[in-house]
Amino acid sequence: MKTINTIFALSSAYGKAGVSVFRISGPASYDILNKLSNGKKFLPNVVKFTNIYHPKTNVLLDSCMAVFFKGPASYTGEDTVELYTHGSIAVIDSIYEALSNFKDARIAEKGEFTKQAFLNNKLDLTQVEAIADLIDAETESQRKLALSNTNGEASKLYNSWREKLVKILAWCEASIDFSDDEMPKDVVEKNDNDLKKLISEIEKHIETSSSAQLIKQGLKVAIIGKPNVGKSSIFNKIIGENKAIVSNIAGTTRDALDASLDIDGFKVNISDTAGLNEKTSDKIEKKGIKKALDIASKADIKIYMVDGIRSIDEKKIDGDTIVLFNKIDKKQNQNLPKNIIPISVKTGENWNKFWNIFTKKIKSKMQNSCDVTLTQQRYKNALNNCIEFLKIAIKESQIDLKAENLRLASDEIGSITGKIYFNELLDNIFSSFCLGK
Ligand SMILES: Nc1nc2c(ncn2[C@@H]2O[C@H](COP(=O)(O)OP(=O)(O)O)[C@@H](O)[C@H]2O)c(=O)[nH]1
Ligand SMILES: [Mg+2]
Repeated sequence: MKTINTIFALSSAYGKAGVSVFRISGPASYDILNKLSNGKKFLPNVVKFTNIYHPKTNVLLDSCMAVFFKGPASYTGEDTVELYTHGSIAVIDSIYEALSNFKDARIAEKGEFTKQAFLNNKLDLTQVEAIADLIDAETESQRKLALSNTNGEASKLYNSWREKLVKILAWCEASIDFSDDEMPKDVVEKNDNDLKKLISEIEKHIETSSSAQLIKQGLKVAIIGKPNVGKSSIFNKIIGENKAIVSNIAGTTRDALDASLDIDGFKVNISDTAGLNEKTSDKIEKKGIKKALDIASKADIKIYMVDGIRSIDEKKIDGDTIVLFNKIDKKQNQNLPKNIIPISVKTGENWNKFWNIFTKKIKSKMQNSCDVTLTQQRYKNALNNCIEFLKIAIKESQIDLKAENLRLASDEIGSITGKIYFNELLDNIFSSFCLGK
């Protein structure tokens, strides 16, 4: 069977919009455009207004702008056509139908345009994954994190490490035929020192991975405290909607409620939890409390709410806890310790003070994270494997075994950028893409 390597897809979202974008990529793309436009000629990189006709019936489908990119000077590295049509469901459907009449073109798989770009060496895998992250980005910090890698920041770093290894490896391989006493001892020593330096550089780099995870997955905030202190009230106020039920009946919030929001450009996942009523004998309430404590233990920041001095449990307060003394609209001036913020969620008194402390804490947790290049768990795994091989290589006195471990170490780094890849890895990466990218 002949493989069809010209692909097409709608690259913008399906639905009503100002403009919809179709992409066609592969050797047949120019001919398809030529046929759709009833024989019009297109110069590379020049956008042209054209009518689009059905290739069989010659019925007018839409008037649109079209551009032809001559490969390799295109996103995919192949000859590529882009059509900017009216953003109408009927137009989109009719163009899909029209394109499906071309025997030498087929509908693209998820991420297949980007896969072509990778296979044509237009992008490496760190850039490919950064593009997927950029498309998924919802906050300013996620955008920044992804963008630096789309521009090749990670590629530069990992390629430089791999080059260092390849140089040492080349020397080892060239020395395999030497006898032990012919080996210049100082070179072996220098190489081993360079490898040790590289290990500590990689170890330092791995430490930054948690920052990237915070940006990508979001910072976890838990609201905890006894029943009825106002936890659900502050949860609703922070997220800006009445998601949690507020009532003066203790034990109203039995299960945890979650919401995600953008605070000053950072993704924050906030949980309202069941009141910590240690005296309860109610089975479901007990379960809720266990869950609340579990959420609190995993949180990056805790908002611990109280409404009475005597009920404060010092054990619940650590460096990541903001303690709020709520309902001050009802109470006389209390002499509170400095680290406890008096507040009224109901009247809004001292809200700004709380908000400033809260957002400062968020920012301090996220600081500098946007410069991080280690954005995927798979890089971390490969780098840890690389370190293991390097450690063996340093210890190894037999030169051929040293070389073998260096090769394995450099292949681990090569797998990050895609210099070394296997199809399963590509399938895994590209299946997370949307259609048309
Ligand atoms: N006077 C006053 N009442 C509040 C304040 N915040 C919450 N409440 C009330 O306290 C009760 C319990 O609130 P809720 O948010 O459900 O507390 P939770 O059990 O900790 O989630 C409700 O009747 C709220 O209206 C406040 O700042 N001042
Ligand atoms: Mg509640």
